[in-house]
Amino acid sequence: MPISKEPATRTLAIRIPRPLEQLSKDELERKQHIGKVTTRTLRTLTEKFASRGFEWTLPVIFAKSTDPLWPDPGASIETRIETEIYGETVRTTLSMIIHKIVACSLLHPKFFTLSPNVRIEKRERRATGWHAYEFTQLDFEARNTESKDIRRIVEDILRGLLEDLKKNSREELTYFNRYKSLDAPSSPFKVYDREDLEAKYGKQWETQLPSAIKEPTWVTNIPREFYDYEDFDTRKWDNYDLFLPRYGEVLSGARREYEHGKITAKMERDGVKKENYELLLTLAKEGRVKPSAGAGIGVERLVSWIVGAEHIGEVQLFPKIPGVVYEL
Ligand code: ASN
Repeated sequence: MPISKEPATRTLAIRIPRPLEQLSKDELERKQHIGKVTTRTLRTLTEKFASRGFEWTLPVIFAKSTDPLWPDPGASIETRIETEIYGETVRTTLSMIIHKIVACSLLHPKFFTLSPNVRIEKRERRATGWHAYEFTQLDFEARNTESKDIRRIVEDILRGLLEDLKKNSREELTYFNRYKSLDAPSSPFKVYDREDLEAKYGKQWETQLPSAIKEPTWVTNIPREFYDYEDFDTRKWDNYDLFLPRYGEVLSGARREYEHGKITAKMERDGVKKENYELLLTLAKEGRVKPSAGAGIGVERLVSWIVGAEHIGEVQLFPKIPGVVYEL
């Protein structure tokens, strides 16, 4: 998932979710229903990836190398968390992209993980309803796979999830008034090129798009971090985001760069510190980084959309709202 996209539908009057101990009986009941939808969603998603031959791996929290989240058109990070352990500087996971590329090249041709990401978003973002300073990605990667195949996998899995929820979570969806409105979109989903959206909506296309679409919709060719594939001749990026109607971006992914020369050229161009990516660069130089593609689904964003939440913090057991730090 890229850093941040502001859904057009959110207003400044949005209610900031309160912590568990302050919730009324009704609010706790609502949270229990959200818990049931989350369980069903995770159960179905993980089952679907595993049954397609993706290994299920566990996440990491600390590493010397993590996603630079730079450059990204939606970047809004207040602080990057770095700390010292055993005399070494490590960072908390911004996304597991570097680990994904390495693991997919050296070990698992297909795998996924449920990965906690810590992104200390600017505090103004508390009111977008779409940002949390801790969240979970269902992050997956597949070797020798093209973008269109990844998009098809996501479409199949999302359709399957919605069908499953309609069948097995009818009571919850009815409670949230979502049973009728949550329809499995027809596949293939629409695909827009970011340049066309910019021509239509201007630079703010990301805030306009969610209210203009009725079904989950892909956007491709978004300039961002070095690890997404960029064609140096056409200047087109082979990457993709999935946007949800009314809400915003719920997934981002790409075909990856694997050639040492291109990765270093992009790092130099973008001012990304090469010394933070020594292992990746060494493996790339040795030809040990393999072509792959993948994506990460923002789990809380997906659940927010399913239940029709106003603020993403509502679907977190312990809300992690930008600028608001509760005890738990
Ligand atoms: N998970 C994303 C991907 O696979 C990267 C990110 O979250 N920044 O491309």
